[in-house]
Amino acid sequence: MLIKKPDDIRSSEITPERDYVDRRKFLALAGVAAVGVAGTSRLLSVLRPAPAQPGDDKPNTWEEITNYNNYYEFGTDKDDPAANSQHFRTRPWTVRVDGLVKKPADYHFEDLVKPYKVQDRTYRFRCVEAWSMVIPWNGIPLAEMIQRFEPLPSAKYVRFETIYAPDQMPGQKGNVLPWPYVEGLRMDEAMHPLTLMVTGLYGKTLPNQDGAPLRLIVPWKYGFKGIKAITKISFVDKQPRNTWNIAAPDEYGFYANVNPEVDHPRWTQASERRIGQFRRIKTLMFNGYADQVAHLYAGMDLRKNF
Ligand SMILES: Nc1nc2c(c(=O)[nH]1)N[C@H]1C(S)=C(S)[C@@H](COP(=O)(O)O)O[C@H]1N2
Ligand SMILES: [Mo]
Repeated sequence: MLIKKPDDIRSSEITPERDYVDRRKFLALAGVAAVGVAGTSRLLSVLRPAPAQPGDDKPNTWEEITNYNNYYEFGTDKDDPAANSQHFRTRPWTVRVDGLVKKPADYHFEDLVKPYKVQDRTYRFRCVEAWSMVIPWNGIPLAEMIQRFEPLPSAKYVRFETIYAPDQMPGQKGNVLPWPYVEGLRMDEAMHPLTLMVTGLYGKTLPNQDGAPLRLIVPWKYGFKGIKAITKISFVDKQPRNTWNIAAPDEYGFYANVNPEVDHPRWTQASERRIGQFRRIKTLMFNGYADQVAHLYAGMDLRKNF
C-alpha cells in the first residue's frame, strides 16, 4: 500500500488500459474520432464506458482468495503469502488476553474457540488499494468471545497484535512495516454483530496466507483492519495506534471505514476492481453495510476521521 500502486497486479490480470483512462479524456478522444461520422451518438454510446454499478456479489473462488493476498510478514507481492507461508506453525497457538478485563489469561487456540458454534458469513471484502472480493468466511462473532473475557467499563478499545516470529516470517526481518502488526477497534465496533473472528474459509481450515489460525474481519472497513495471526487481544482505555497509521498517517487512519466520498491521497476510492471481473464497480458507503453500521458514526466528520 505504501510502496505499491493500487493495482499492482500480475500481468495476466491487468485490466485493459481503457479502464484507467480518465473518463473525460476518453470521451474527448472518442469524440474526436467520431467527428464527421454518421451516427455519432450511437458510436459514442458504444465507446463510452458504462457507469460503474455495484458488483453482483458472486463469491470469489478458493484459488483467488488464497493466491491474491496482502500479508507483508510473508512478502509484499500478492502471490508471496501463498508461496512463503506454507511452513508457518499455527499449532500450538496461544492468544494472550490482557488489559482492562476481569478474565485475563493465556488461552490455547483450541480452548479459545471450543465454546462457540462457528458461523458461515459471506462478506464483501474491500482492500484500501481499491480491489475487492466476496469471501465465504467461517468464524465466531467477536462479541461472543469478548463477553467471555468480561471487559471492565473502563475498556474503550480493543487492540490486536500479530505474532512476532521473524524466524518464520521473512518479512519481519526487514522494516517495510513496524513489527508486530497491530490493529484496533472501538469497543462498540468490536461488539457489533458483523465483526468476526475468522477461523476458516469455504468450510475448510483457514489457510496460512489468509491469516491462520485466527484473523479479524470487519466487513465495513478497509481490509487492513483485518489483522492476521492474532496472538494478543488487549482491552485498553485509549485509541491504539494501528500499523498502517504509524507507517503513513496521512494515508491510513484508525477508522478506515470504506467511504467512496473520501479518496485516498493517491487514488480514487469511488470505485474498485472486483478480482476476477473485467469492469470496475462502484464502491458502496461502508462497503454496502451502511444500514447496519452507519449509526456507529452519527455526528462524526468522516473526512477527518478517515
Ligand atoms: N498481520 C497482518 N495482517 C494483515 C496484513 C498484513 O500485512 N499483516 N495485511 C492487511 C491487508 S492490507 C489486507 S487487504 C488483508 C488481506 O487479507 P487477505 O489476504 O486474506 O485477502 O489483510 C490485512 N491483515
Ligand atoms: Mo489492504
